[in-house]
Amino acid sequence: HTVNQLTTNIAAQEQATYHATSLIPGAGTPGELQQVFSPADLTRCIGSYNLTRSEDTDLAIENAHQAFAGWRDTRVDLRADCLLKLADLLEQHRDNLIYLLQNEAGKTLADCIAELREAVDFCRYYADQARGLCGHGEKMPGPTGESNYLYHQGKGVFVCISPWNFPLAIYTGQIVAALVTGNCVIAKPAEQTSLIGHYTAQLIHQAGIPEAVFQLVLGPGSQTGNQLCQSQRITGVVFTGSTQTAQIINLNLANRKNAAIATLIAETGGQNCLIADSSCLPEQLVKDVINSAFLSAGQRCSALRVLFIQQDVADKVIDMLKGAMDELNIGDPRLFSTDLGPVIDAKALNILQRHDQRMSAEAQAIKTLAEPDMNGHFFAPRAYEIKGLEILEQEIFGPFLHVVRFRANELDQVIDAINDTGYGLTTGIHSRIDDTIEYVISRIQAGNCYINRNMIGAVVGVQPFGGMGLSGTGPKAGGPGYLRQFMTEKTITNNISAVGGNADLLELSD
Ligand code: UN1
Repeated sequence: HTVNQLTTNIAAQEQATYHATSLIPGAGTPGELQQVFSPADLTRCIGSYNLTRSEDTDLAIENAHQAFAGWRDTRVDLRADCLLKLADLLEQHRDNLIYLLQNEAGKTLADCIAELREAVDFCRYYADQARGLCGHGEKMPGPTGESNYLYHQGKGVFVCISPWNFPLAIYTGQIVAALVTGNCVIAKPAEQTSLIGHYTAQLIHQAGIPEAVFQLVLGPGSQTGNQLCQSQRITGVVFTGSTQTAQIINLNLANRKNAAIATLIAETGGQNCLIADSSCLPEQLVKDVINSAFLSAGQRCSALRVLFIQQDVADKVIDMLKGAMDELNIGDPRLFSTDLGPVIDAKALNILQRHDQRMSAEAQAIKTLAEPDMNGHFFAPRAYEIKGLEILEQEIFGPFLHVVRFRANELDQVIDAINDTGYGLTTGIHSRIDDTIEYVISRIQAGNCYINRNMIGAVVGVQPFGGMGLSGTGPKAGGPGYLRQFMTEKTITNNISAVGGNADLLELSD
């Protein structure tokens, strides 16, 4: 590999290439070679990776199965230390990671830094939590004469299927949560971000995680995913991506013969709305709307898709929005001045272009920025006014804002319409009226509610992130309940009043 040649210096970047393969002890010759091009510049090949052959995916499952008991019984302190080491390694290798995030995922520098920070936070947060949860029992209240302890231990083999939009943070967060709680992991990063997945995987091994305990497969996408999720040896799947794919995973897991019911931890799509009433502060609203809808090229599941604005202030806010959109720079993600880069690939671009055609025929255009003159998958920010949510058939994953006007007496209809989408990821409310805020927040179905601020960038351990309804299973990543899902629970009841009974038996256990 040419890891050491990678650099954040743009001139030198033009020369650098990176090669990735699956990481499976005992694997045979690598599968078909795929080239990787920068989404911001389709003429620039930044590296390549080998697909994983299906017999090697089977081998990965077998390796993980064999390695499980040893890893489960490894002291939690040692597992948690690996996560702390990984956090340090991620920080030490930040130049290369940022290089890959910019060139393979098309992320801006600000997004890269935030993502690196989040990956590091996941490592430290879960390491700390695991020490408090694993390896020793939780004493339960009980009658005198017996002692009761609840123990947590790893469940088995987890498959971690992560998205291209957070190829470092979500990828790392899923993996380290499963590992630190005593599970073996087979990671399948989104194919669009195989290089970042591979680079980070090497750091995970450098941090001390054994090769059979953590393995990497690199697609082909749905074929490898299906193969993994159809295996009886898989105990659970952690997935972030579309609601549709989560349903396929769920079916695959459910259809396995003679297999225990699997754990599925899914964080999926949203149709995220923000309600702003006439008491909102327009300057702040516009700033928060711009950030939530357009930064990261709208490619966050938390991103704002629909602004509901009260009629009385709508014209003014829409005018200000147009002006603020003009300030956005879309272009080369490697330049400091760029606010948003390209979308991830031709397929994503095509879906956005088709939605744009529909909107230009059926909705009222507010503003469309110009696309940069670059040979990449660029889709410039745009906003349309629509009558209601019915016109939006699916989540629109890009820098695309929809605006709906409502009257003061229509707040209930707005809330019902949002809840009727079935999604429940993020929501926003901009208002200076406490009663309105409380009313909206208590009725809206949403996992993350933001009051008078933007709707993206949830911080690990501070704003646990995840949805309800069609948006995911919960408990939330970066929150107090997340790690428990990765562990099986064992209740141990000891009759300490029996002849030879020992009250210290479990107290002493680590
Ligand atoms: C995603 O986009 O898949 O709060 C979820 C945020 C991020 C969203 C991650 N944690 O913006």
